[in-house]
Amino acid sequence: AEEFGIKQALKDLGLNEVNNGTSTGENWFSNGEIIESYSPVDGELIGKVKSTTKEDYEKVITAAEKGFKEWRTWPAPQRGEIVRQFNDELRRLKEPLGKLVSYEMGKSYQEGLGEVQEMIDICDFAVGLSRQLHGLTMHSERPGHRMYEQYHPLGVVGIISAFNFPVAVWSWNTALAWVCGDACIWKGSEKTPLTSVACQNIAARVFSENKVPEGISALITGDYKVGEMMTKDERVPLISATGSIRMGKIVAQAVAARLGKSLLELGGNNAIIVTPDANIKNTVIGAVFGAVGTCGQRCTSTRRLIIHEDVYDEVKDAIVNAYKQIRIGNPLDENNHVGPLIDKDAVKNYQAALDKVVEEGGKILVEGGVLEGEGYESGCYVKPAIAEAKNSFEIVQHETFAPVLYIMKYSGDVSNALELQNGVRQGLSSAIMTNNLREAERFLSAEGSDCGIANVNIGTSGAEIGGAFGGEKETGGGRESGSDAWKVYMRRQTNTINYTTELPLAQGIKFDL
Ligand code: UN1
Repeated sequence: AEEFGIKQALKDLGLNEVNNGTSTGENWFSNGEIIESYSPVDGELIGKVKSTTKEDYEKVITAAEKGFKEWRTWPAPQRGEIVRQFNDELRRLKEPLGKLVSYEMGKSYQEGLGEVQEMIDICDFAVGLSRQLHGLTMHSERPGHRMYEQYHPLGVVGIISAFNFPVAVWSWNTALAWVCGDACIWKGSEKTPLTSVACQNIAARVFSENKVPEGISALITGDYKVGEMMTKDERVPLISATGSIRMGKIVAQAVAARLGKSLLELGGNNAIIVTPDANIKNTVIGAVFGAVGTCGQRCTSTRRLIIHEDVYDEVKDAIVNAYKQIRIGNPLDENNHVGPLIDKDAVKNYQAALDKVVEEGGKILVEGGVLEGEGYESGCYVKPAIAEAKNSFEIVQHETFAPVLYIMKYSGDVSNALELQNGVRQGLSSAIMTNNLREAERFLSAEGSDCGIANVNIGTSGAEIGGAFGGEKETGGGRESGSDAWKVYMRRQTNTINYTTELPLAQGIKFDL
């Protein structure tokens, strides 16, 4: 780790050997168990973080509720100015934060930097948005009446994020929620607790310098039990949760039981359709980056390739060949494409998927396996694998968070490919590689892809922040990040104003006293 400057990065980010994992801002405290964070890169202990107890949580929610009452009165552009300053700090600390993301989570340094870049981009977006929280005006059916709608701050927003994007997903939510006037309580993944503390350090510093009320950015740390404190808490009107479908179902039910709002961004089972006149070179780059990038641990990772029979062998051979060029190793070393999986449990899931696909009748085209020996001591490095499989296989229907790519053939019209692509329970991201206008438009039509993201001539992963991010079906239906995703962080109010001396009723109802 040392040759890559990890110690310095930890120092730049204000991290200690033992860190508090609970904060309401400047105020740091935790009385829970210690979580040790080991790097999947080299298996070394990076640092420790104290988790949040029920009593700690009470302090956090109390501060958040109180802070919100003041924060909601700040003009939105002034809130935007705070996000602008926070973003200046992100720009300054991009390298150490990107490095810590890479070291604690295991994605390549390039991707770690990319993740911080997503934070920077969403903050820029949020600053502009702080002057554009627009509502509509409507024409009243009654004379002398005016009708319009406005968006008000919602309250305390609970953010639950996953290990795979340990910083970006928080920022997609929090940057928008802050300009919308909300207080945010963040539970990051217990697998990446140090990156969470690093982010909260930055927010806490900028916020206190600007006299932002305590509690507007708060951090809680721990496993699902800590998350549950928020999901069951009626003081938290919105829960935004990113993670597995299993987790999402539990969160959705807990929040629904108290009629709260939830924004869910759950698993994907993303496919690329490769048509007869696809550009093969671009298809290979898009598919391989999609399948092995972040070691297959993006919710947008490419899981399935649906290839037309006319180009099946050509594309298959090109992809199999490309896999031979993939360098697996320390993700901080920029010569490597692929780092480790997050932990040994993830390695087990990966192995189980490979066993299962063979058991169900699949054919391995690129052999997987766990890497051993020098540089692979953490036990988390695996070989990206490819299997020929049927869409109907149970394992193919299931999202395995690992670099396992399933390829399958279609014949005839693109509608046959669409049937396969839509024939899964998840609906996050999708792509088609084609130069044929009819196929592309068909794919984008109402009869086309059923996913929240549908791309033409690019892969399934690597979405920009400007669009709404999320998906349908078991992906959960939520939308984060760009477009009008901000609306979920506010409450909409419809206002009708009568400026006459009469009181006419809507729908022409007569009611004389
Ligand atoms: C995720 O995996 O949870 O589109 C988010 C992408 C990234 C975000 C992925 N911008 O691949």
